[in-house]
Amino acid sequence: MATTLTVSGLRTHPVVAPLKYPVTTASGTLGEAPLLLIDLTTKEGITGRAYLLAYQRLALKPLDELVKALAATIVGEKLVPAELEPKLRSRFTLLGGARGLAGIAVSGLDMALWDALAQARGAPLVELLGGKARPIRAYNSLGMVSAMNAEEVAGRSFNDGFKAAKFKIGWPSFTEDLAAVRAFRKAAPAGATLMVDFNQSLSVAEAISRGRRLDGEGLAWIEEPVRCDDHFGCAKVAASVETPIQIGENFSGTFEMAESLRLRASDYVMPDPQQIGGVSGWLRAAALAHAAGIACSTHLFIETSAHLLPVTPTCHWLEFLDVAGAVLQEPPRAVEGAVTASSRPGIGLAWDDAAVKRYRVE
Ligand code: SMN
Ligand code: MG
Repeated sequence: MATTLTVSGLRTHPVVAPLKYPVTTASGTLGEAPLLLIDLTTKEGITGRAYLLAYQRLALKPLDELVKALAATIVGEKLVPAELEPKLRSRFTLLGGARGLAGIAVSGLDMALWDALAQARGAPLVELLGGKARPIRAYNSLGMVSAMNAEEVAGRSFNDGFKAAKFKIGWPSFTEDLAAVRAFRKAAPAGATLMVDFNQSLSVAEAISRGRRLDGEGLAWIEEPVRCDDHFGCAKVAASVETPIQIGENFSGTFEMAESLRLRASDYVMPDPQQIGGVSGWLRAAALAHAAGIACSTHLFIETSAHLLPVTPTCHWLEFLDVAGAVLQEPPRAVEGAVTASSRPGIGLAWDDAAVKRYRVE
């Protein structure tokens, strides 16, 4: 009989890690990776690990304080995610729900809880969830592309066997967007799957106009054309444009996702593990996507996503955008354009202590 773990404490490591390339978007640039590394300790000596992306340095300290304060409320508790996650989440009900940094903090602890549980069972997370690790097709996720840099970006984007790539557009004029799409298509390998991401930069009217004029370009999806919380407006875009519309990285929990699906705001979804509610939130999201018959991809969090997609009924694509590799002993890798979950117990995260020391911020 496997022992039930008891939560004993938490250590965090706020770091600002370098990125191989800045993630430039129409709505801002992620030039570095402010990360909160989480070590959730148990009386039995197992440490559950996860990380969170704060996006901005200024958000790192508040996130660190929130995660620490939240973790303190479950010290001494039995490590049962199905009991602890709702308890953590309920702390924010009167605050309007676990959204924003509060929701991200709950997600981070949830991922660490599941990591510890899987380690205690001596199983990779995917197997604890009832699945089996398998190569999940991935697309290389890139920054802004223009007609000027398309050849250079495409030239470095299809190594490691990638057969798919997503790049950002949303330039001041549609002419620039179309030129970027055509230049990247010309420079990409024949038959490559291409997606574009507007990062919420368009009005509904402009998104319909640009989407319709992109319809003939053979794009696999158009991502976040409008503001991430305008599901009604996005539904109008999805109804007006032939190319599939993709959203979800900013679903703050599964209730927002359910509302978005109810409004038919998109053709595909791509929840983000730290926004949707960690592993627990992802399992609920995967069930929603299954019920709605909507293909489900992941956003960031390559290492955890490789465990989650094999147990996602409408599994679609894994996004390959490495934000934590600089502080991991084993950065994520794609082989033949696919990512397979670690075979180590848990998620398989191990910090590179020297790198954590180098990039640590107080
Ligand atoms: C994205 C934007 C900013 C940081 C990371 C990722 C982008 C994506 O929206 O879908 O990759
Ligand atoms: Mg995106």
